[in-house]
Amino acid sequence: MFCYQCQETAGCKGCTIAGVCGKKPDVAAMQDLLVYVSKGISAVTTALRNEGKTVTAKINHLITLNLFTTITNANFDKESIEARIRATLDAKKELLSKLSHTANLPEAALWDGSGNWEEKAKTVGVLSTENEDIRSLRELITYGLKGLSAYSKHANVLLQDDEEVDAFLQRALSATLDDTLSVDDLVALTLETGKYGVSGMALLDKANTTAYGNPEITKVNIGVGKNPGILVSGHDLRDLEMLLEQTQGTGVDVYTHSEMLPAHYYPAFKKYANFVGNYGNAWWKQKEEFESFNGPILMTTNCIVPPKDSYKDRLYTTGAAGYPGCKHIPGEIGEQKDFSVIIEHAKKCAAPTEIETGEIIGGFAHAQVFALADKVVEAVKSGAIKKFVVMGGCDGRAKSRDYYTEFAKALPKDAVILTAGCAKYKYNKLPLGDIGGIPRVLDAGQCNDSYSLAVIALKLKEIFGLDDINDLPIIYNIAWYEQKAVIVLLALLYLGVKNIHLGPTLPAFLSPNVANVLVKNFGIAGIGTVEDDMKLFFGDN
Ligand code: FS2
Ligand code: SF4
Repeated sequence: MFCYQCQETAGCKGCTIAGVCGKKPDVAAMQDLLVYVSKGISAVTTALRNEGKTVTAKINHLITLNLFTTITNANFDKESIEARIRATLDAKKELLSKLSHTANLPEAALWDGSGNWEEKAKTVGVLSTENEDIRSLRELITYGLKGLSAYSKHANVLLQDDEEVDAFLQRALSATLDDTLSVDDLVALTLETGKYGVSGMALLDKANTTAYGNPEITKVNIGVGKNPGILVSGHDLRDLEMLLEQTQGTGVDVYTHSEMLPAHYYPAFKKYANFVGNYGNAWWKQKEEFESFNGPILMTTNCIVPPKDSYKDRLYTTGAAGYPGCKHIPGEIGEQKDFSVIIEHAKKCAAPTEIETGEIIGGFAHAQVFALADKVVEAVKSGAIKKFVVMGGCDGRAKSRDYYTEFAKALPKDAVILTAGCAKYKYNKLPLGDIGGIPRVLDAGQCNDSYSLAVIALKLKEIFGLDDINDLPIIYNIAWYEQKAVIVLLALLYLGVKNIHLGPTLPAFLSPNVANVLVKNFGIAGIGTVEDDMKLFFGDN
């Protein structure tokens, strides 16, 4: 196997024996093959569109779910990945019959699934592209598209689609098979991926706020109640909504974990009295926290850590998520999922063990921040707020990520952190206080709500009458882990944001030349020590 798509890749180079995430070589091989057939069907859909023919939303959804399935920590279940390969090959066969001619299609578009899949997988993985710069750009684009797929899927389950985003996603995916494209072509396609990243996040923002209202300032309980509970993790708000509806009157409470925390900020979820609070921290703490939760856990997306036997029977998956031996709750877009088995399971479990008490505050997505705009602008004008520090992104296991806790602690008291994604758990429980009533950690929501941070930056640019987004007093110090962070990064680059610091390490999939392009054109940099970075960002004062 060879995989280097996430920040925790072995030795900052690539996982070759088994994934640091727990992915085994046989699963890695089927994920490679799933990406390959997704590229193949995308070449066919792109050719169909070029002939003026339509591609159904069902096919768009098949492709996005395929890519989502291969995101880090989403799906470890070989059988379900193989089933997706088969379904894709079947759909592709039908689409091929609608094309006027197939002469210019790449091999991936024509492969019919014959032969040994393990052997086939060996020939189509990351290393099948020999030139390291082309490989680097192809993978950078593919990982961005994986992130975009996840965001599209979340919008799709709320019955919002953007055919332009899907058409681009498939065109870009098929372009990664095109040997005639140069490094410059692929750099341009990388930026275009960022453009559609913005569209995808805007679509999801519209889907979430239309369905559930605009996030608002909310205090979220981090303690526990006395009833048995179900813990919901991942990012899918529609799944959470269905579970909340089905748990009414059952005596079972619902808690969020990790990236599901921001669900509490939406007005629509506040009506559920059994939606008690958030339990625990970021995804990588789940081994301890799922144990002590005592009740069943529903993983709606990544990030799954291979479960311990002690709670494996309490772990359920749905959507793109999967783990062998854990029950998967089925349900297509627009269908009602049946969570009764989880609810019945919860009734037999003890209430969660309390691991902390108190509250955390969040809900600072764009509408809420705009409502506070006068206060924020006044604080900037008076000098009470001197800098905003965007610290969004992902959390992870690496000890080096303690940097972000220490960085947050060391910030000057007139700096405000803007965050989104699970990176927040590195500092959202620190007593960082507020500036004239504005908390020093403003949490917009999930990683996709980084879109909100960009919208807020653009609004501030307008209010202050600036020509360039980079003239704002905003520092970008982003933590990344998986591929959704890649699309967020590309979206920020597309919006013209420069000098983003990315850590705790730069992606292994950036070849030295591609990294140079990003450094030269966008001022991308890594992180240093907290002390050095404080000097870099704030000078000696
Ligand atoms: Fe955190 Fe994991 Fe949100 Fe990432 S919970 S690293 O999926 O997308 O962020
Ligand atoms: Fe390794 Fe990350 Fe790939 Fe898992 S997803 S195999 S940890 S690079």
